Amino acid sequence: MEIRNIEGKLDAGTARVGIVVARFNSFITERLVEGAIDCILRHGGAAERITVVRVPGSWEIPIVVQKMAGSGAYDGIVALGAVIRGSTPHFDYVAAEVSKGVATVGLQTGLPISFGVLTTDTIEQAVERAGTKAGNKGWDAALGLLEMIDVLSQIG
Ligand code: INI
Repeated sequence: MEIRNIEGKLDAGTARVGIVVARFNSFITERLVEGAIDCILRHGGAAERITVVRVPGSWEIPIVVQKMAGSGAYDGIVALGAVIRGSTPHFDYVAAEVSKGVATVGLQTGLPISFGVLTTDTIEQAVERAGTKAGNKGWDAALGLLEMIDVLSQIG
């Protein structure tokens, strides 16, 4: 008897991908969008099947992800933002809500949603993850999404 192994292919194919990105810290988040789009295109995706929605800050990401997920128009969604710790507790509220909100929508809808929201202590750490020495977390989030779209479709 053969074991059935399921593993996602990294092929964007005809996938319709939504990208929700926060404008707050846009000098970082626009690099994440570029990375995510580059990843999808390099894996065979088509520009006309990518939709980018910009929202004011990371706090606003979950409600848009929820609406897009419920629309039936997307096979997966990438959430992108940069929450950088300041001298106020604002960071903790925004970081907690965006992570919880995005995870909740994924579980409630069954749609693959990847989390490319940076939560860093410093601007330098965010820069490192937005296309410099620690890579581009937007690219990574898009790659994870492509894998999960295929994994979930194989499970049926
Ligand atoms: N939004 C972010 O995306 N990153 C942050 O670092 C941030 N900080 O630190 O304040 C932030 N705040 C704005 C927030 O997301 C909302 O847009 C705002 O509170 C209005 O609802």
